[in-house]
Amino acid sequence: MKNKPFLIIGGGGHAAALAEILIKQKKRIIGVVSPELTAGNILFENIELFLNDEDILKFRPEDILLVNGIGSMPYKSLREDVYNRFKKLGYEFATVIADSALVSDYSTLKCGVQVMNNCVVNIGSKVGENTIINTSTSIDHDCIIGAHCHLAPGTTLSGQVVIENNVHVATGVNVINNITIGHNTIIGVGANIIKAIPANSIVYGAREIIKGLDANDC
Ligand code: JB2
Repeated sequence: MKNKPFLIIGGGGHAAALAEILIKQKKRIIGVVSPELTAGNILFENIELFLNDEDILKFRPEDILLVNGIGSMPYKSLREDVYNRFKKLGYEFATVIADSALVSDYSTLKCGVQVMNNCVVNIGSKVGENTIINTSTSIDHDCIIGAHCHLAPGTTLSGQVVIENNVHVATGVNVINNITIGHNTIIGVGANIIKAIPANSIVYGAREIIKGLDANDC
């Protein structure tokens, strides 16, 4: 079926941000699935609310596209769990790209990737399934981003950065070029990453300590 309608899972801020992007693109949203609406009520007021994830099963996989509106924060697996459950049942997750984003024709976005407002995905970059490229994030050329990652607002990746699966990059992180960040890692807010980060790390702040400076100079 051409132009399948969208069913949004989740009723919080991330779902609302996605809904506004889709509404601006004149996409048809046939429902929102959430035990409660915690944001975006004004957008959802004329859209049917389904309270249980089981309600998704009322729709045939071939008739709809799912939008994973469950956001992503460290130590929370709900977004990935929902994605895997319904993918296994044959449902397809939409790839959402805001009109204000600049996505190179020579980049690749897997199913369920969400490129929010004002982002750049430059030539040669690849983004894995169910990953969120959040507002004003810049991914420069030839980066490889894994599945189920969240690049929070204002992340900047220089060229040829590799980010493995399930990595949370918090708001305002900068990563210089040619760096690899291993899977299941959390990079804390505002960090400047100038060295490779092994898998399963938690990184706060700058990675490099400036030698020779007295603590009082900082
Ligand atoms: O099992 C569930 C379920 N559990 C909670 N199934 C479904 N379909 N929905 C569920 N929810 C709903 O997800 C809650 O009722 C709520 O409406 C929503 C989660 O909203 P919350 O505001 O907690 O977070 P978010 O997921 O929209 O956004 C997080 O991630 C974003 C990327 C936030 O922390 C944001 O700050 C962040 N920008």
